[in-house]
Amino acid sequence: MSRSTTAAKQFKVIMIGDSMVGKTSIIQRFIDETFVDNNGTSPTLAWDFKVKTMPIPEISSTGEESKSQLEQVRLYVWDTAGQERFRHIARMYYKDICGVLLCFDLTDEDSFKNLNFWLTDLQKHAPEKVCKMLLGNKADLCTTDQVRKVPYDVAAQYALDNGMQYFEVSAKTNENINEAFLQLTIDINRTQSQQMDMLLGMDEQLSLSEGQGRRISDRMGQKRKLKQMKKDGKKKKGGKCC
Ligand SMILES: Nc1nc2c(ncn2[C@@H]2O[C@H](COP(=O)(O)OP(=O)(O)O)[C@@H](O)[C@H]2O)c(=O)[nH]1
Ligand SMILES: [Mg+2]
Repeated sequence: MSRSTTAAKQFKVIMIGDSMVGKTSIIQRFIDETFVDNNGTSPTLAWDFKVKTMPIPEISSTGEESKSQLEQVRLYVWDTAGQERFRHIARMYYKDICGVLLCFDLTDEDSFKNLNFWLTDLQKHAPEKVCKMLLGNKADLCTTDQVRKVPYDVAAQYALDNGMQYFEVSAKTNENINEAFLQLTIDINRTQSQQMDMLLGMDEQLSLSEGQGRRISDRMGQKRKLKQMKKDGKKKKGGKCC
């Protein structure tokens, strides 16, 4: 686990998907760089998260990703505590998430079919602007069509239909694990920066209209003063005449 005190941005990412698809193994591979083939004998027992600081391309003031400048972001990757076996994930788990890795097992068709349940649960509880990525795990086992139960095209289309990117990964061989996390983190960073720009834009518009409002009321005040002065002048003139 690497920690850095210089990382400015912090993103919470969660793993969801059926039990045994390899969520805990994917996190272990990404953060601890290990794989323990435990045949499912040690399921995740407690609420847990792991932290990794990673460099990603910095976003310039024009909203472009820099090719040369990197910034450090800190990723908090949360693992379920085994509640996914009962399909009951506590709401707290979804709180303040920026990204989600929706996982299934390429050798288990049911885990793919159950993605609809997980997506619905996510939509119910997660913030609207959450970045989603679909991971088909255990790619190392898919050496024959008999073992692979979910074709690449079917999963890729499902991901596309639901606004997600798709990666086939293997926690065992480390295939595409870092690539998937990097891509998700870049997406989160871009989404957050766009949201920030939108908020700043709204703020600017607000202060602009406040300023305009002030200018208008200033002008109305001046007009009222002028009218009053004219009235006063007339009175004085009238006073003089009569
Ligand atoms: N062959 C293979 N087995 C894996 C892979 N990822 C996880 N497993 C195994 O699948 C089982 C369930 O993994 P686990 O990470 O506990 O799944 P979780 O319940 O979704 O957290 C364990 O026996 C793991 O060793 C992988 O990429 N390839
Ligand atoms: Mg687990």
